Amino acid sequence: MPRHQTRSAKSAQNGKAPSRLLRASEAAAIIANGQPSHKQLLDFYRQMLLIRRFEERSAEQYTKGKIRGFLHLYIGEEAIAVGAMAALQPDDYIVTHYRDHGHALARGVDPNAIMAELYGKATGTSRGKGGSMHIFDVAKSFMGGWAIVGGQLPIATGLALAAKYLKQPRIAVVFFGDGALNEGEFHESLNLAALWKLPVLFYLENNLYGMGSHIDQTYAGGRDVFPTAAHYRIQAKNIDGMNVQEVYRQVREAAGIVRSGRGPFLLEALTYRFRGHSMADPVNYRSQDELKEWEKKDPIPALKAQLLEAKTPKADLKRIEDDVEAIVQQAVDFAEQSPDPDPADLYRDVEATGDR
Ligand SMILES: Cc1ncc(C[n+]2csc(CCOP(=O)(O)OP(=O)(O)O)c2C)c(N)n1
Ligand SMILES: [Mg+2]
Repeated sequence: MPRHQTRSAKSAQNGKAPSRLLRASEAAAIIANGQPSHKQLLDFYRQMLLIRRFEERSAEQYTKGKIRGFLHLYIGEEAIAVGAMAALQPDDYIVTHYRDHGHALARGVDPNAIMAELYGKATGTSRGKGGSMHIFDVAKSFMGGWAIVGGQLPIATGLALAAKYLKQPRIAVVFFGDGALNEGEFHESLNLAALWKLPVLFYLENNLYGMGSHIDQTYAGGRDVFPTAAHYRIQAKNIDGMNVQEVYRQVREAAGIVRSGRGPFLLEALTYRFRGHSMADPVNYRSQDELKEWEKKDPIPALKAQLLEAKTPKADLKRIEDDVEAIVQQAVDFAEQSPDPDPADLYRDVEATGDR
């Protein structure tokens, strides 16, 4: 049972108009007490599969030397981003860490531009200058992709302050790992967000490891992290990060509370990364048995089984799977055919000149 009980998202919406009109299907899904519709479940399946296949292909291209630098895969954690993005509004700020392809894809950032960014091409989301850890898309309110552990927390807190100051209905949602708990920015951000009642949803992806260190070795507060928020009088809850429907319901409710002006919220999603910390990690610090236990909770086959049980025609799922393969292939082709950045652009976009 969560330590801090939350009120329903409906009352928390506080009569505020959403920042865009809902489509009929979306409205119907919301009326159904936060339960995603069948159509939404199919979309969750498509998006989680897209992240999985996109990253498997990225890993392949990395091994071939097509992608260089760092590459941190989100494989295993897809439900966290997909369920969350479906529960948020297009204007809400999203801020995340270096393991960011999944969040970007779930937010609807163009897969071609993401793959091109991984390749370091001029057509990438950051014109090839950021790479895997710095996906950015202002049009989608996707504010990066940050490599300093914990560094994204004050950025999101600042964006939430700006939204409140400008009386905008948007909230900031910040994804961070368990490694960030031990950084000062985590405590600074929670403290100011609570004091100033800022509209920020702190969204912890607790995958039990920070690089090769298990949380038991690095965090003195115990396995359950979310009660830490009580110190700052912030409402908090832990959820199953391997269940996309649970994620959707809980983020929807937490985001509703934050949007209503009652201050920040902390959600802790329990999860596991199936691959190493990065492509350079031989993963010799955890057992195969532990991995196998978590793989049984893989959110993608779990949702597929559920959809089949709900009598979804196999052909519908096959169509989604084929579409996903085609999108990934198209992204690779686009990146391969894109030009390298022009050396003349080396000093472009490195300084805020205020003239654009
Ligand atoms: C301030 C800082 N310290 C150390 C690092 C090196 N580093 C990169 S990722 C990482 C682990 C972070 O783990 P976690 O926050 O749990 O995220 P996960 O990789 O598990 O998604 C570390 C220590 C860094 N990037 N920034
Ligand atoms: Mg971690």
